[in-house]
Amino acid sequence: MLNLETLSMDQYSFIANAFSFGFAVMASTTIFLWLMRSSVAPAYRMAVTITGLVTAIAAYHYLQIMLSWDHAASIQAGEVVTGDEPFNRAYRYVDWLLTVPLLLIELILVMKFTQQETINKSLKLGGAAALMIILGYPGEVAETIGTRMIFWILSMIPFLYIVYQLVIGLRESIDKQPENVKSLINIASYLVVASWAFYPIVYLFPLVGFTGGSAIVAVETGYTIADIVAKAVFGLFIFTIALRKTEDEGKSGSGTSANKKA
Ligand code: RET
Repeated sequence: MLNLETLSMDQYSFIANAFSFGFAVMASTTIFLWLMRSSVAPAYRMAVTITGLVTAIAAYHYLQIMLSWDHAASIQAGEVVTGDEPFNRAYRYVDWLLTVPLLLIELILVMKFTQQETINKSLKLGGAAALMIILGYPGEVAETIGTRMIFWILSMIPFLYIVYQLVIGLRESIDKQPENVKSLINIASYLVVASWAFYPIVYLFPLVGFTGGSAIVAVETGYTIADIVAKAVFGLFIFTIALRKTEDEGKSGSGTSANKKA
């Protein structure tokens, strides 16, 4: 359905630049997070490490996506000519399969539940996230609009479950967080919902008026922007929460109360 031969030369280059930008953002965010890891309290280092792992996995996949894009088509005498290999859309999905459960675990870790609660919530939300990605893939590579639509609907079921859990299910624990980080954690969970909501919308672009080359531009740059917000911007947010909590616990001395004066 998304045929690379329909791309103009500018559209082909624009997408190549978007992938390259994605790689730069993911790689540099990884370096920043891992270098800054020791500036947060030991309790939050796991969350910061995982955040860097998410952007590292993404950087690797953006590199593969760039290579695949190069092999799938090239510019010859001002025209886009397709190559021997198809553009591999599976790299994105494998990336999501690894990073989406990690992102959810990261959010759960920063909330500091009991060990049992952390495991339970990670399994439930991580499992739903994996199901959502697996159900989306057949539609992404489908030849017909009907198939794309069916898998969109199926994938939306676990997606809506995750949104419900983030907005309602985690509410109680968010309310129990110390005052100075409560609003940050609140924003973090809404940032997850808002940035994730972008993906099913991008998926629908070829069904709602984008055709030929512009459908490919809309989907590929749409996912790239969404990835940057969901992984890099979100990761830096998690890092900020960890830093705030570290400073706060340092002030209160005990590490448990946020409201004690230093
Ligand atoms: C798909 C298929 C269509 C329906 C839905 C989808 C949702 C994808 C999401 C992906 C999130 C990816 C993230 C990556 C960052 O690491 C698979 C496009 C609901 C929500 C956050």
